[in-house]
Amino acid sequence: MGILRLAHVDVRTPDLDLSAAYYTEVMGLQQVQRTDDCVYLKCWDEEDHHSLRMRYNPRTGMDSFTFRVEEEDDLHEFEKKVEAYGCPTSRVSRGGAVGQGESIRFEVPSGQIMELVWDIEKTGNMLGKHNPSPVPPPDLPGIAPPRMDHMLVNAEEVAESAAFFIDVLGMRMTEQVLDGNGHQLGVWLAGNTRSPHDIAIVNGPNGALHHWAYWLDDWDSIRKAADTLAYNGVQIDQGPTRHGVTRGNTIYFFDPLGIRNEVFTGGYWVDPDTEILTWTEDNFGKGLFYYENVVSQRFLRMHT
Ligand code: M3P
Ligand code: FE
Repeated sequence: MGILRLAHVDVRTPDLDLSAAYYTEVMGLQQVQRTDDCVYLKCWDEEDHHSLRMRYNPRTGMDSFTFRVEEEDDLHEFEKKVEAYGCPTSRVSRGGAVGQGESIRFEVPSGQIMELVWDIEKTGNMLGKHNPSPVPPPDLPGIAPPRMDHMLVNAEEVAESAAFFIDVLGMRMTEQVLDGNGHQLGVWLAGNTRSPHDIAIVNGPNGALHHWAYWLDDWDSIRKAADTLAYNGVQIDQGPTRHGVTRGNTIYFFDPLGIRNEVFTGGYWVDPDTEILTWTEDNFGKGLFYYENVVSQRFLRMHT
């Protein structure tokens, strides 16, 4: 039983055409489906129906985020555990959402709507399953990341929110930032052994989305992504640089409606017996941006 991976992020945009143009032409995602008010997008190496849903709405923001669970029966088990913790859950039945079957939804302690699903429509990646090419077509536009990697949400009470993800959802803490009184300012949580985080929680307003991140294979791809962003006039928030926390290489930037995106590579393997890494607040600058050693107020205070 467990959390397998981040499946999709569902956000609102007041300009569906502009957002779709940016995510296809600059980010380089594949548009897989378009309905009256929604665009569904995915990366070239993703097997699931989509990893991003953009829905027309006058107010930019996050509708929900969805994690896939390991086993079919996990949905029912998590439903019981989340209810027992005191968060009411609801079921979205098959047919209620594009690209997936039954799911459960609930509000996490920091106010975001989270969804768990097992039954996801597998539409396959761009490479196919028979004699696949190891690389996608060379003419993909934009940054063209192979997959979505992680996300970060804000919480007024980081420790309370982290406890929910650890005790109820069974995720493992890999790193934390503590203030002078030993209170958690940020936590990095993994549901698997592939990487130091599938989700992170950092102090900030309840309900807010800080960013989601796309995986790139190496530092050279990060460099090329910076060129693509600068060429297209995209506002870069931070980077290219390195995180102290997670050790990842990174760039943060804003989509046309002000939602923060990240491209990320590096990190490390997390085995079940890996010990938690702790950062103290006086080293938070290096934890965030190892070379610059700055606690950027724009970075910490701007959210969706
Ligand atoms: C990351 C990451 C904040 C830290 C962000 C870190 C918002 O995005 O991928 O490790 O304080
Ligand atoms: Fe990140």
